[in-house]
Amino acid sequence: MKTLSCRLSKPARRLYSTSKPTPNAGPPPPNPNKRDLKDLATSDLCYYWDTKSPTAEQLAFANKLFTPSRHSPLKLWSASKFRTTPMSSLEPEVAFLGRSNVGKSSLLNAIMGQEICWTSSKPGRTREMNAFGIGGTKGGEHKVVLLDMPGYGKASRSEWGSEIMKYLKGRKQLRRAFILVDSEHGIKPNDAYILGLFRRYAIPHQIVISKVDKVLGKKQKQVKTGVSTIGLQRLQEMLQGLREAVQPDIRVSEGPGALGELITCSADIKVGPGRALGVDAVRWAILSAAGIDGSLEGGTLASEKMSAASSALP
Ligand SMILES: Nc1nc2c(ncn2[C@@H]2O[C@H](COP(=O)(O)OP(=O)(O)OP(=O)(O)O)[C@@H](O)[C@H]2O)c(=O)[nH]1
Ligand SMILES: [Mg+2]
Repeated sequence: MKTLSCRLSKPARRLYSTSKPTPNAGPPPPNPNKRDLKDLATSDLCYYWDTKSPTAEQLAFANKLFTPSRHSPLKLWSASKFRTTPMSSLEPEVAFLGRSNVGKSSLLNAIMGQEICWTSSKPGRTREMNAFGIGGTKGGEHKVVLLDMPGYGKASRSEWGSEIMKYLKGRKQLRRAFILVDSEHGIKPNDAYILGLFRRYAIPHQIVISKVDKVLGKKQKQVKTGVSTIGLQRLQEMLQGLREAVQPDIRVSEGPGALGELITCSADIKVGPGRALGVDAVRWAILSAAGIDGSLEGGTLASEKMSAASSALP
């Protein structure tokens, strides 16, 4: 008997296919070992032992104050010698220091929300002290001045030490020096030397760990999509291991150690519009150093008032 053969067209074959239909897969299930960047808390990225982790209101207050406007940030001055720095300004200042290429200028751009400092993949890009005013209004003075310093170490200027130490020791407005340490390299001998000078001259200082993406994941591209719990654990272990170097035993140290908090950040990893990883905690640390902490205004924290006002908006 002749069998009837019938060739089905492609769409029909698909329609009558006897193979099991694939269930509607939908989005892949969330990886329980990976955390979204926007869900990371300050305490995941930082280590506070002498101070308290900032609250959400305090971070919002700091982010608001650093939001760029017509009068902020503003480049105020550049100087290569301490004696040429303007002496008349009274605003509180904070300075950013560290080895060449550690990411000082990139971090300052992230803090100020504007590409105002020159950056480069080659060490030695910043050649002068550059000052920027934050929180200024028309005709009004700035609330705080940030200083981007030339790096020390590779490709730095030979006179780095003497000129910058003159500034650090003699500048009355200086509230705190932030020393950046690359997460991948840790504290190098020249960092340890500088930290020793800060203690000897009792210059208030704090360590900030830069380029934290290098510890959180193998590739920056991966970190941009989230952070593994192993990466976060590795970071916390690293921070706890640094505590001794940050605050050496008072019996062997010549003077007061750094502030008991370690902040980590990555200027290259964006967590939202105008926000890079960990930068809100650095902004808050700057304001705390400058004494702008949303202090009591008629019994209410200015930062709380601001957040109450913003939540009341439609
Ligand atoms: N992976 C990584 N690279 C970064 C990060 N921030 C900055 N960099 C890179 O580090 C290099 C140096 O950055 P700069 O900001 O110019 O460093 P600097 O400390 O100001 O350097 P000097 O002015 O030479 O002392 C650049 O290639 C940046 O792109 C970061 O968060 N992660
Ligand atoms: Mg620089």
